[in-house]
Amino acid sequence: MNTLPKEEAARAILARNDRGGYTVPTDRLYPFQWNWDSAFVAMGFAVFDVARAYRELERLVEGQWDDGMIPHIVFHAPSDTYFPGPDVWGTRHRVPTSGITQPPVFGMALRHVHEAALASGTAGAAERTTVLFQAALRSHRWWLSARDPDGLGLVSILHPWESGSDNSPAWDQALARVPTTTTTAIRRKDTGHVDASMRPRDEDYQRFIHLVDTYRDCGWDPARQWAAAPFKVADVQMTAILARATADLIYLAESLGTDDEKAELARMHARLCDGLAGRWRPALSRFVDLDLIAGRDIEEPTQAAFIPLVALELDAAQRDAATAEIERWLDGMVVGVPSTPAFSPAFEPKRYWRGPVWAVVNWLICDGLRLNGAEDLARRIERTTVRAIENAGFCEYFDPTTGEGLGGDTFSWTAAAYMVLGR
Ligand code: 2M8
Repeated sequence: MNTLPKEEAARAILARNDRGGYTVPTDRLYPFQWNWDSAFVAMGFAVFDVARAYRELERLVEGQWDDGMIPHIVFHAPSDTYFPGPDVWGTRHRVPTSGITQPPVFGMALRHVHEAALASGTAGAAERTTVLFQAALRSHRWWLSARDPDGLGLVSILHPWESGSDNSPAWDQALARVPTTTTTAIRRKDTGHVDASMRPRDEDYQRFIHLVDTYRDCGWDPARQWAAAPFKVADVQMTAILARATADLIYLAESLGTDDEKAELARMHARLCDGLAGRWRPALSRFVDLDLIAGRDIEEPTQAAFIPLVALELDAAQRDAATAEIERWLDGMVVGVPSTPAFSPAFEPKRYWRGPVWAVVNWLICDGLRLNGAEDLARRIERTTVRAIENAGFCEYFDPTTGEGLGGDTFSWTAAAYMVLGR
């Protein structure tokens, strides 16, 4: 296997952020285990240490709730460098956790790790994959019952943090309806670690915490939360990742699942792919979210628009339109794909999810492009991503107009992305 120029540094970051079988996104700024970060990190570990890759997923599952939800943060050990901590969430799980979730990359990671285990002849692979497969299946059932109770074939987020794209312009209008009042005292820690101009604004945090207060008051019961939610968006990025992860579970079920499980997963997959296909907007050449409270499309352009490629095979006209649109977003950028394109009035090249490039987003987009036969564009995006990391370091994200590295440094998922995209 070829070695990358910064391979050793990438591995050193994962070692440094290892807290005993789980990996923090970066020291201090994010001192706990995050859900989708860990799924990407597991795929990074699979490049050189498959047993450790399994361990990452197993430790995440320690936080899984009895109803199947895998929370967005597992607070394995205390730390006072992050807000909001376990006391604010007030959940009652055995291991303290947050009360919301994050994109279910878990199923994709599980297939990836399983295949790496088979390729390397890792002992105990079938047993470990089987246990994690059951956890993933329970979590997918939770997604469909808790977050698509009306059977739209689209799953909803009830909090911007669930999307992983906290302050995306896609949420601006829906979030503006959420009050800024909170019963919890807000004590931000993030702006003590990185420049406030790169982070969500105070007003965003007030609304984020208002939502946490609301759902905590619902006792974290999914049906009560669904009824009370002042923010409810059927998200194409989340649905696409869930659909793709479901396809990966179907693949694993061929050797590890029962006939009933295979049939159940096939039904889930068809439902999600149908829902997703209906979100394509030919006039925009991309997919759009649906604001369930306002009952309208969310047309703000963000990276979420192209994530459905990981789950759907587009027809030729859609594929040509989507790839042309991605090319337009890349135009004039040193590194793409921007999380908000430069032609959008909301574009801010340094402020978190409002313009910067994220290596893991590119990972998903390139995977989807490749599935849809756009190999050249995928290679180009991967190359510029790897180059940006080699030039600027393993930063949390990058300014698309300059390639400057921003946010936290020595970031775990950037290290994982480097090892996977660089190959
Ligand atoms: C960011 O989100 C957390 C909340 O979950 C935060 O800003 O405090 C996002 O970039 C999210 O996608 C990521 O999983 C997390 C840890 O890297 O940080």
